[in-house]
Amino acid sequence: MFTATKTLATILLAAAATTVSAAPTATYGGAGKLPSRTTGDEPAITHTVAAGRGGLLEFQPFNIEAEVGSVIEFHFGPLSHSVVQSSFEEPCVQLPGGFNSGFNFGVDEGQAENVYQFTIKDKTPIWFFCGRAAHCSTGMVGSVNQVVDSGNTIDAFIAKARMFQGNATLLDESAGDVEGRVLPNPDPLAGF
Ligand SMILES: [Cu+2]
Repeated sequence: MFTATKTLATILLAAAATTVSAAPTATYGGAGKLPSRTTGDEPAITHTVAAGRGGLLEFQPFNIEAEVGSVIEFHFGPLSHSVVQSSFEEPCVQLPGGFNSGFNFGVDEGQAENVYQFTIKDKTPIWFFCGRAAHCSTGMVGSVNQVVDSGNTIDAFIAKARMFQGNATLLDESAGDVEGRVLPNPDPLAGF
């Protein structure tokens, strides 16, 4: 009985303490300490990929690890590039039903006015390339969530793309764009 009473008292004290610390005047401890963040409904993480930065025929980064629910967002530099989904087996050929941004991101300098993005729905690897002329066969390709153990790695994918001859193969643009979306670039004047 004594123990039970003491426990109740402890609970009441704890409740009182909680009430005090929740008051608007509460501080968060010493310098450099921040209040803990709410977890649960975190905003989606956006992975930014630059296409053609500095005139290079590259996606930067070209190897992305992304959690389900996160967003991959492409920013396009000069002159005109695109991003198209392929299979691992055929890096420079559009995957039927795969996304295709189209050539809607031409710009002379800086970044294109719009960005292209899609959301990661599962951990299935996504392989992509630039659909412009022969950019793919120079290695302008990338991946999301490569599976290193499978042998289908980004390194193997790039090597395969470089063996490809000629221009990339695109399907009717309207057949693509399954998951992707075009949005205004939030900061087209940002350094690139
Ligand atoms: Cu390109």
